[in-house]
This record gives sequence, structure tokens and C-alpha cells, in this order.
Amino acid sequence: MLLRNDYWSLLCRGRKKKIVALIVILIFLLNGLFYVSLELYNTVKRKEKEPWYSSLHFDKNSYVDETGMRVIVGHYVGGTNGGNLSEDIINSNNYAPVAGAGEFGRPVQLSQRELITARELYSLHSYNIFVSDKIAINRSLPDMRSDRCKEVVFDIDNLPTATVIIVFHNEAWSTLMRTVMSVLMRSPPKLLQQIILVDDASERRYLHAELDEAVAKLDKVQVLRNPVRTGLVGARLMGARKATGDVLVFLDAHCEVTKGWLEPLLDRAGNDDVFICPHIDLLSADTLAYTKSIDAHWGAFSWRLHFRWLIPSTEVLKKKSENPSKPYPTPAMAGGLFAVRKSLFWRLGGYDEGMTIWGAENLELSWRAWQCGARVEITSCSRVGHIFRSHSPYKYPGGVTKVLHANLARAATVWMDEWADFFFKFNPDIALIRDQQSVGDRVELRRNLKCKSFGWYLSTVWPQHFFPTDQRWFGRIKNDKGGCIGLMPGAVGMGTPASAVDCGGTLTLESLVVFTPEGKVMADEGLCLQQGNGRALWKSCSDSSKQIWVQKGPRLKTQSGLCLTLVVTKDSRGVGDPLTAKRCVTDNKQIWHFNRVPWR
Ligand code: LR7
Ligand code: MN
Repeated sequence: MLLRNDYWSLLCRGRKKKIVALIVILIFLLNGLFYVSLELYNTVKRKEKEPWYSSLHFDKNSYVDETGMRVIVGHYVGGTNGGNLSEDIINSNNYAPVAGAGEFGRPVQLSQRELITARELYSLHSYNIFVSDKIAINRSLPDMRSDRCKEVVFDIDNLPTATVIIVFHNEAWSTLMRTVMSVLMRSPPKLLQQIILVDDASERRYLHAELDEAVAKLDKVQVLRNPVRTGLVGARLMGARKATGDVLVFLDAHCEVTKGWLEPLLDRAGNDDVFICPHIDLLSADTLAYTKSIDAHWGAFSWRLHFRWLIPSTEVLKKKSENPSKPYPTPAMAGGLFAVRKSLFWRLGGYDEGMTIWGAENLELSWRAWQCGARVEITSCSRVGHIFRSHSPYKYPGGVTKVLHANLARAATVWMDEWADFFFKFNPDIALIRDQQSVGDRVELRRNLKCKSFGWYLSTVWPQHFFPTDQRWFGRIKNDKGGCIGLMPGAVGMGTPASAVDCGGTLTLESLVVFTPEGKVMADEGLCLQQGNGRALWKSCSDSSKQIWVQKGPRLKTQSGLCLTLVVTKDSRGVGDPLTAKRCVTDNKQIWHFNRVPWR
């Protein structure tokens, strides 16, 4: 009988025995290593499919369209302001550039280990501060201008000068400084009069002495300090009062300007009748990559007065393609990035100082500009990147809703006339604070400037708007089986299949539609009911004949004579069931009840 040892002695002996044992152990180890790396690789793959930040808090109403443009912005759901991070971490400046990182606007990718830290720090600013701290504050960026824009020659000697105003509250050091450096590096010195940073009472330690020291080394840059936090309106006004340049150029504190950005703005702003905005590109909040945003966009707003990017009118698109370097009009501006001659800014009343912290000042300014004889425009030749974030990182005294609602109530009361009544009627929480706003001085300003009506603004500046008017039917279109034509809450997006929604109470905007004399069924967000292939869809309102519905008694017919039908599948009341145009038959699923609702 062989002993265990004897097997070994049969195979090998002495030194050889040890070597074989070693090889066996090595194979074991290698095997283990292989499995670990496989697991790691799989995790990375999985992460690639579903980015790590997808677990973070996103506004359900926001989405990015196929071109990468954040179509819905400017409505926040409140943040966590740094969560459980220690005071030391919150107050430290960890800027440590890594050679080459983010150069030429490229994305910065992190290792698995770094991602853990990055995720922990994310809530501080609602963008990836860990990545930002790796990118040099004077990084290079590509020239983002189209060839047609590069061809334009400016007479530098005859352009007005610029004061660039950047307000901030608890901004990250690296992003703020990168904004400043990009302006210094890419503005003709002759045109750049000064850069004014306005600190809106930031608490972060690194934004005090450390910032002062850094700024002292830079030519033309100064810091003003707001003793109490007023919000961006108060801070911008503080900067504007100290401006010595001819033109005020406002930027958010997390922007990067690209080559040739200033000249087209100054060229147009010199005219003294216009608020001119650059074309806003995207700086990814996760990788800080610089990406182009959709070529043609303009700004407008929803029924709830949330700022929205929309596709411009056909007329504007046509003019834009004929002359791509020419500025084009926009019904509203996003608010953060624009240039205006100082004299015009003050002549039109600066800003409404009653607006605190954040929100609505962009719509107020846009309406005021248009209604009071000026214009709001975008020039595609000036390209500036901005970090779009999905929620706001800082504190709102009393809560974001309270602050935003008060600002919206002010803007609506002063400028919207009958449409203010529409806004308040369907937003009863905001109506409650309507009378608390003292806007006497702003109403007087409007009277003194002899400004035009909101009706004029809608029909002249934004004739493609989707608000109700006296000439448009407004109300609820209810199927005989139950269910109304409307937007599914939360399912807002271009090209969403249309389903019947719960008819809800009298004030539910989701179940209310505008039916225009031309036959368009319009819902909030600029969406029109359109017959697609086999299913009715909510599509961006356009001139398409597929968006025309003809009312024939209780039926809604397409131009080819099909009848809008509720395809009852799951719910006896039809809620959630698909809508589509089908051959007309005698069927109550094709019968619609038009219940008119007064729009104001
Ligand atoms: O209390 C505050 N004090 C401040 O100084 C709150 C904010 N701020 C500063 C802040 O640090 C930042 O530099 O104000 C600036 C704007 O605040 P953001 O970046 O939180 O605003 P936003 O980019 O999300 O929102 C857009 O809408 C706002 C409405 O009040 C302002 O008009 C912003 O300037 C505006 N930003 C843009 O237009 C950039 C383009 C993106 C879009 C849309
Ligand atoms: Mn911003």
C-alpha cells in the first residue's frame, strides 16, 4: 500500500517536490486573480451601461433629447447640500491638476476607487468636483464655432468694452477659477475692461482669503462681497453698479468660454436695443467634457412657467440656415449668460430686486425686454459651455418652492396680464401668495416705459406658443368610455405615445388641452397630438399635417379621415389606454365630449 508521501516520491523527489508545490500554488493564485479581474471588468461594463450617477436624485421632469441637449431645465427639486460630509471636507480646496486631464475639452474618466470618492463628494456642488479638481483651470478647449462664424471679421477698435460679471454662492474653487481663466485667456485684452466676481455671502472657507490671494495675481479681476445673501439678482446688481465697461456680460460661475466668444456679443450689444445670449454648450456634470448642444434652439416656458429649450419656429430656422452667423430672436433667455449695453440694462430697470435667491428673473427680464421695446437674441457664433445640473446644491431659505413661487408670482403679476390669471388659476398654491408681493414700483416702471401687453408678446414674438387664448378652445376632451386626452404625469417627452389620462379635478393641467382653430390639440410643454405609425403620439408642435385634427360632431378626424379612438385594454375607464386614429365605425370609443373650461 502506498503512503501519501509515496505518491510524491513517485512523481519527483527533494527540490523538485518543492518546485511542483510552488507551481501548484501559483496556478491557484493566478486563477483567483483571473476571477477577480473578470468580476471587476463585469462591474465596469455594468456601470458603463448604467452610469453610477443614475442612482442620484434626478428631476423626473428633465430629460436629454437625442442630440444631448437638456431640453427641460430650470426647475429644481432641492438638494442635499453635501449630505454628511465633514466641515473640513466641505471647506477644503482640493484643486490638484493632473497633466493632460480634460485637455481639449475631453472627458475625465475615473478609476473604480476614485469613483467612490467622487460619488461621496458629488452632492457638494451637484457636479463631479473630483473630476473638476483634476482639470487645469487654464485647460485648452476646441474652437467650437462653425466655419461661417470663423469667417466673420470684427472691427475690434470700434467694439464697446465689456465688464464680465460672475456671481457665486458656495461655488467650487476650480470651476469658478476655470470660468475666470477662460475669460482671461480668450477675450481680446482691448475689449475686456474688467471681471467682477460677486460673492453672494458664501460660507466656504476657500472662497475667502484663498480666493482673494489668487485673484490678486490676476490682472483686471476683482472680488466684491455681498454682506448678506440676496440671491443672484442682488449679487448681479451689486456687480453691475461697479461696472466701468460699456457692456455688461453676465456668466454663471461654472462656465467656460471658447475662442471668439466675446466679439459677436459685443458687436450686437453695441446696438443698445438687445439682450444678446451666446449659444450655450454643455459641460458634462460627470466628466466635464465639453459637448456641442443642439444647433437650433430657443428659450421659452411651460404653462407652469418653467424655462424650456424648444425648437425655433420654421421661419427662424429658415433665416438661420440662410445666414448662420446672424443672431436670431428668442422668446426667452435661460438667464445666466447674456450681454447687454449698460445704458440699456439700467434704462429698462435693471432687475426686480424683490426677487430672492434663484429663479424667474430670466423670464421677467425677457418679457420686460420684448414688451418694452428691446429684443432678446442668441448668436450661434459665441460659444460658451455651462455645467447643467439636475438639482440645486445650495440652500433655499424657506425651501426652493417658496422662493421660486414668490419670484414667479412677481413676474406673472407685473407682466402677464390675462395670462397671469391663467397661471394663478391653475397653480392655486402660487395664487395664495399673489397678494403678498409688493410690485408697485415694477408696475410703475412698466407704465413709465410704456410697455406693450403680454398678448402682443405672445402673438408677435412667440406666435407658435401653446397657451390658451380667447381665440382657442380650452378644456377637457373626454372619451365616452372615460379617460381624457392629456399628458401622463411624469411621462413628458417628445414622441411619448399618447394614452388617455385620468380626467382629474377641474384644475389638473395634465388633462387640459388647447384645441386651436387650425386643428392642433396642444398640451402643456409645447406638445401636440400627432398620429404616428399605429399610435397617436405627443410630439413637439410643428407645421406637420399629422398634427391636424378636424372636429366632426363628437369625432376627431385626421386629414385622411381616420377617427381618434381609445383602444380600451386594461381599465374600464380607459385610463392609461392607448390613443390612435382608426377607420371610423359606430363605436363609443370614437366619441369624444368637449368640456370647455374658462382659461382664466
Ligand atoms: O443664492 C444664490 N446666489 C448666487 O450667487 C444662488 C445662486 N447664485 C449664483 C450661482 O452660484 C450661479 O453662479 O447664481 C448663478 C446661477 O445659479 P445656478 O447655476 O444654480 O442656476 P442655473 O444654471 O441652474 O439656472 C439658470 O436659471 C437661473 C434662474 O434664476 C439663473 O438665471 C441662472 O443664471 C441660469 N443659468 C443659465 O442660464 C445657464 C444656462 C443653463 C440654462 C438653462
Ligand atoms: Mn448655472
